[in-house]
Amino acid sequence: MSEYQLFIGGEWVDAASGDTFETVDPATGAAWARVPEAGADDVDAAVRAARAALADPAWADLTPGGRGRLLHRLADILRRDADGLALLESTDNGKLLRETRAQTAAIADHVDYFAGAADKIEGSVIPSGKPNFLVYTQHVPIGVVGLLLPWNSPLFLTMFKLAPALAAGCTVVIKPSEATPVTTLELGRRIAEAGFPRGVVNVVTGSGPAPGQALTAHPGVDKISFTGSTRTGIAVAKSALDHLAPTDLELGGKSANIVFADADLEAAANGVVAGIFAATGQTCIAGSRLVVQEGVREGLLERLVARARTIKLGDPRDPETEMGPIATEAQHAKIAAMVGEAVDGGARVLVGAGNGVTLPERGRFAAPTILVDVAPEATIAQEEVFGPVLVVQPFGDEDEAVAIANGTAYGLAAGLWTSDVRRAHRVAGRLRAGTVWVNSYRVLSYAVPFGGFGLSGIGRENGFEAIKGFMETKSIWVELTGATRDPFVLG
Ligand code: TXE
Repeated sequence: MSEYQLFIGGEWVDAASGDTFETVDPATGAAWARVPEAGADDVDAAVRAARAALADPAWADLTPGGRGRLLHRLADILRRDADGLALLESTDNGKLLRETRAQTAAIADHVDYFAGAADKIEGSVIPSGKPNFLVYTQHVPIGVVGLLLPWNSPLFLTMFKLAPALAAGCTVVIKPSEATPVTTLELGRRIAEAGFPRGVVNVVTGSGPAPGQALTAHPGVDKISFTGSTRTGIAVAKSALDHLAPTDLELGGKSANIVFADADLEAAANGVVAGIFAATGQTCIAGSRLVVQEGVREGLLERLVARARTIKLGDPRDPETEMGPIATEAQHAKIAAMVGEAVDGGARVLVGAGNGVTLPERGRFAAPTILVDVAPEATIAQEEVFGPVLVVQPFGDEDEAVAIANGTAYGLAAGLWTSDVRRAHRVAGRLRAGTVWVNSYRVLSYAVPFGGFGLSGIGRENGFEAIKGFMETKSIWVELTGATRDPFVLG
């Protein structure tokens, strides 16, 4: 059993209470690491450490280029350790090792990108319309940022926030998910090795919502960046609003994969599988609704059912495995309950558990599941399952496809499959989604803005502009003539 401590102010410490909890390998059900149970006092210590680091000349006086050099060093360390971190991540959340390997390699590139961006944030000189004034803007770090993360891609999603926040000159307190605390603590070790000053990055862990609640409510936190469920995201934003800390939210989705009759069906089938069965459907961008044109519906479903039946479920560390386990017990139960409710409501299981798919005997697994005859207003067609469950929604013409695709409260992503270039751009423009993939699905880059419409969130991560999300803009007015003016009139 591995043992971990909290990372606060550059020190490794136990929780003030001395309490710990165990984290479980979802592929075996066995506890494999013990981590501290942080309370409000530990969170307070972490926020104080981050505030102190903000004023510490070792960080505050570092040039943007200096911050970039530290980040490049971190990127090199992450690249060196990518395979080991991937194994830990797969052990904690059950994600395929081949995907966590790709993700840990990608985070090093992510850090390099923002390292390079750190010294390229420029203010501007503004023609204010007021005579005798030189006016310019500066972008300065917003301060202490609280990062709250989920369990599905812990390190990858942390880096969406951490790399731009550090490039901006902020300091942070990270609270990973209770289901996957290990790799974020391992990240703390690498932050120290890279030479970041004490307290610039702090990591607190806990087994329930308490440390996250303490972090969002803490008046010493200037901004919150959250990835997780819509319901918790709203609670987090409300709590942060009590002390006017702005909140970025990357939340759930109910994304549509739209297949037109003129699409390359082989490619579309592969994209639909990538959308809903990759990561066992435990991804915010899951293409959980197949919106398919009548005429190719039967042909596409035949391909999908055949592929779903042959998906290899098993240990995420086995290179042959295509779908690993469900990360948490609660998530496992939620998937079963939502499928059960859909079937009770009249949905038909085209493929699923006991219907073409046999589950491994050990570990928490869910079958690749395809549901037809689902009413558009049914919960399973409207709400995120966060599991390998695809709902089929047929359509006649383009307007109907767009209406169905846009017919939920979410708006994170969408895929559209067509060989007509005019249709591709026309429909992409009409979809209410933060990301639209044409003839592809589930591709992300550090350089491309990512985030959602509606209940999928507030704000955009990634891309150069993400740094400014962690900065305040100051406007500086310089009077140039020494003239006095009427003190009782706004200038
Ligand atoms: O997420 P939560 P959970 C969805 C998915 C899943 C559901 C629940 O549908 O079934 O969320 O998963 C911390 N104040 N997604 O319970 O509750 C918590 O400790 C402050 C979609 O794991 O959103 C964790 O660190 N923090 C998603 C983080 O918030 C609180 C990925 C997320 O927890 C808190 C994961 C509180 N009151 C799940 N309560 C995506 N968009 O990718 C909890 N936390």
